[in-house]
Amino acid sequence: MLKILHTADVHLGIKFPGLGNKGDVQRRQIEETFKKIISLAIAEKVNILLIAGDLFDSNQQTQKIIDLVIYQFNLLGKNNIPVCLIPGNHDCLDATSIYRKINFANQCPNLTIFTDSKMGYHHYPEMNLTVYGKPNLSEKSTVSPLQGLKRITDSQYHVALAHGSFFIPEKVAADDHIFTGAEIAESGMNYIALGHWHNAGKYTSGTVSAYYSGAPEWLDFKQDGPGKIIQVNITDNCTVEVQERVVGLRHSDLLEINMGEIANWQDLENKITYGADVNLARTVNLKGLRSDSLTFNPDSIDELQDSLGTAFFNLRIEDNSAIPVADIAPDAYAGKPIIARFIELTKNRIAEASDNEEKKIAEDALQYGIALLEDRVKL
Ligand SMILES: [Mn+2]
Repeated sequence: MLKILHTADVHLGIKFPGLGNKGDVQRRQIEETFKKIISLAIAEKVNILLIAGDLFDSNQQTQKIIDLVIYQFNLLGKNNIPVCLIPGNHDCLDATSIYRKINFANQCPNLTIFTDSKMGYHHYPEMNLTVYGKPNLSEKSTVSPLQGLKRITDSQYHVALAHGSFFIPEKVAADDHIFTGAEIAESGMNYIALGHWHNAGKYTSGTVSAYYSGAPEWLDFKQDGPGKIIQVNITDNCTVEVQERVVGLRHSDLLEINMGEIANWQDLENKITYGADVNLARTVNLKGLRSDSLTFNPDSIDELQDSLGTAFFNLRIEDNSAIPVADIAPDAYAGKPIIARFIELTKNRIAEASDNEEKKIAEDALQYGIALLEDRVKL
């Protein structure tokens, strides 16, 4: 049986300009999580570690990070664990590439970096394994990272690395290193280790298993839970068993609060801090129409963010709510004919309502519609 650990999108050296002093904390956490992956590979006695692009956030890195990578890869080397990696789009193999500036292979004999612009391969006879890959040559490209992928050797196991976007019509940009399900299905691989998307996901096509590992540590607000890596076991008869393993410390969530359901400040604070966690980066979106007893301005939002933020790794509160207009007379909107007409029509609906429920809905629609038309509230 062959045991593989698959990661991608580590983004070592990433900066978080929106996180203030927490940006440095999270950048260091990414280094810790990278070390954790190496420890896990050693503890699990895997046969090989695959890194499917974007190990580095950019081609400019400090010596500290370069030394960290070399040291960690050497730890794997001491345990007879080889590493294969491809340059992704953030650390692409362009003229200024970190993989041209630093001779990693020289300092890490167990490391293979795929640097040929055509599909390359590395054969490991002792494992009966061939690994295939090619680098991303630029940040954007219309060339498929799977182009030219087919079995070259007669080894038992065939595994590939690719960094790009799985083709979903109208969802992915044409120059985002796109590949298709058909390319996966026709590749002849047992497993394809995918990188570029920061959420883990299964993109198996035909008989070929293909997975995004996602980023191992928290990088952005679009990630769905703590970062993972993938452990892949390929059995002697080439059955592929896949297990996601959480290695990330931090995560983020989005909380939407309908201000129409909030009675007072305490109520609001309780909602915002529900499930608070020092490793959680939470975005709170205040929506709808709020009671006029809940007056606030940008300063009160900042104060709320500061006072409640200590319970989180990071807290962002976005106010998209509005106070209802107390006196709604169409005359007040004489200069705004669309709003005046909306008020007139909706007031008719209120007058013609057949029961209290219908009346209440029409009254809410009047308040909410005016707030929307005045751009005081967002959908
Ligand atoms: Mn990428």
